[in-house]
Amino acid sequence: MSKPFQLTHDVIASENRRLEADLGRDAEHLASVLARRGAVFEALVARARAFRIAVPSWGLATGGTRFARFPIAGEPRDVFEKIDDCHAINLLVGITPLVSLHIPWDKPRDAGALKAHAEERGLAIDSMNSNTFEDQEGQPLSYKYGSLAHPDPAVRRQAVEHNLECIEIGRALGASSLTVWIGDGGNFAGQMHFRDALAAYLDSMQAIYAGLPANWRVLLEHKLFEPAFYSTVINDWGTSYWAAERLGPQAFCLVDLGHHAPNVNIEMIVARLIQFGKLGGFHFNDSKYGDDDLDAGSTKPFQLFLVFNELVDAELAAVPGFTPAYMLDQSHNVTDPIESLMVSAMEVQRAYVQACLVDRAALDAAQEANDALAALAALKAAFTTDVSPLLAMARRAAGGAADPVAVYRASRYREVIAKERPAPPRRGAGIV
Ligand code: AOS
Ligand code: ZN
Ligand code: ZN
Repeated sequence: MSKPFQLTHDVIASENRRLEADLGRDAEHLASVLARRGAVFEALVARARAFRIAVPSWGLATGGTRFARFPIAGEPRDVFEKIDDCHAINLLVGITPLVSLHIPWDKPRDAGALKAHAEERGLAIDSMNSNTFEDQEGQPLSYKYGSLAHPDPAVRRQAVEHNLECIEIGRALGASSLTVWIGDGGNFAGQMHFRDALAAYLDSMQAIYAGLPANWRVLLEHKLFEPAFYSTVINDWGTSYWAAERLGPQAFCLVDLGHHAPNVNIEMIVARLIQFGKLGGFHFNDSKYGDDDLDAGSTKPFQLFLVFNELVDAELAAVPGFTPAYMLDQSHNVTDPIESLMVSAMEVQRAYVQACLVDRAALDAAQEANDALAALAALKAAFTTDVSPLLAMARRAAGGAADPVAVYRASRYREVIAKERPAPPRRGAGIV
């Protein structure tokens, strides 16, 4: 097991002092710009500080391209070391005290010890993710042709049992939601009976739902495509909504930003799910050609902002039952995963704060008057505001770093930790 991360709030504070004067000036300027618009800088800092997003345990090791995975030194070798890396991230950015786990990748031998390990580092376990898209060693039946929607009831049963086990592990860890994404689908036209597969999925999900503790949620994750797939079973939000509706009040839809067709209006999907009371959460990432391939906010920051515009609108309207869970879900192929996860968490937080800046009265008036240009201008005024000093002040106030990547690099965390964590033997391909 690795030693505890050497960075302390004191080390961060001394790094922060170097930036203090410049940050103070920038924050003052931003506060006066915001004041002219009727926004209170301190109130926005408070909202930024209250923002929370979960880190995916599986994002802490490098992912792969379609051809290979090129691991870096010091990658975590087990779930305890993943928690240590999450601790480093949260110390620096202050908004990620939650870790989302994937079973069996993170299956603990001793759940109590894992829970204590997380809690000692100020972290809690967020959603439990099941895995029926890979075959595990010793697993009796294969998921080659599907899992929860497989034509064979024995395979479906095995996949249901796995999900029930995820709930049990999650209970012991203090989690309160299960995220279900399946890789079920067809590779050829005619291979899959579309209606039968969906009926089988619902039947399996009903068995999982029956095992859900009363205070838990199940989040259904849809996905349009996989490489070499002709169809997927839970292909879009409508199918996901249909299933969540039939399952009952503890079932919700999860929107992964990378799981849609190009040009799909994701913020509108978000608005629909809010309106129907079924928005359960997000997997944030950015996407160019494939899924989970790029860091959140790295290519389509305006889309991310538009999604948050809907979320903040719902928050301000106090839409009943509106409590979506925010998680990152990314594959880091060429960057240090810790750096990517920190930057991504901050980019999602940035979109949230920018959305808080939207002049809702001006937007309403423009919509009422069918003034398209003024409506867009209201959004753009918020989106183009550089809230970086505000985010830095929020982090600093929480004991985090004004510039997390700079502090992380200065700490040589990766280098130090690499000495305790020899490079992993597996050099497989694959995008996680
Ligand atoms: C897969 O495309 C999904 O985004 C899932 O959330 C999946 O469980 C996760 O990405 C780990 O592979
Ligand atoms: Zn996802
Ligand atoms: Zn995905």
